[in-house]
Amino acid sequence: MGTDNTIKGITPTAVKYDGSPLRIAIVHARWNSIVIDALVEGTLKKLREFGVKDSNIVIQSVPGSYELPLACSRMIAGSHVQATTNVSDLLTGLNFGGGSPFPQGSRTESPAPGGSASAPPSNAPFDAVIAIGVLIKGHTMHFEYICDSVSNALMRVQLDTGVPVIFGVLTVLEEEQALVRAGIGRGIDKGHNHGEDWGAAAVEMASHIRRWKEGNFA
Ligand code: DLZ
Repeated sequence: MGTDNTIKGITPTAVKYDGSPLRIAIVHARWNSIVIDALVEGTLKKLREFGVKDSNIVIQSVPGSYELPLACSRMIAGSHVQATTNVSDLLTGLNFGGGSPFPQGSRTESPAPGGSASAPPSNAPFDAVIAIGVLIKGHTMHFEYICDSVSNALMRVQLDTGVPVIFGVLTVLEEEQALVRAGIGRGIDKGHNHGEDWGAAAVEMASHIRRWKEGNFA
């Protein structure tokens, strides 16, 4: 970000993670949808860069951020059911729609580098879930209650299930802060799309968990 001398932000890892075997879920709220749409796009862009196949990305939506933790929990559980029962019309990949307002194929600018958009969808349990919401402070205490409960509950879901739940929830004081964090600021500085970081975090954590499960710390 131009002249900003901040030391904040993530240090990129030297390891190039391979997203091609991974199955990832995105669940997003529909409040503040201009920002949500940009964040989901940023997340997808990064997942594709890491080679995650469109057919292995499931997108669902819920009304607001408060609904995200339950959605993550039930989607993780549902993916285990799917893996054992071979149910093909539940939680299918990006190309099949899947409950998000983003229509079938609307996000497929280019196939993921790891494979084509038409690759058969995996039925494996999700390797990671990315929860995306945008909470903008209003004039009441609503914001504080939702921020607190959602962040705690998302942490609980990942600890309870062992599946990484990426915290893609912006908790901002005003609209412009949200726009800048989605890379669509109104000023000269458009900001940075945090969805990209969430996509990268999902691939990294999913890859770690696959290794760690097998006692592999190399
Ligand atoms: C009610 C509410 C308010 C005031 N603000 C937001 C917001 O900024 N971002 C968001 O994602 N959701 C908001 N909600 C909706 C709640 O998250 C939730 O959907 C409803 O309270 C119903 O449970």
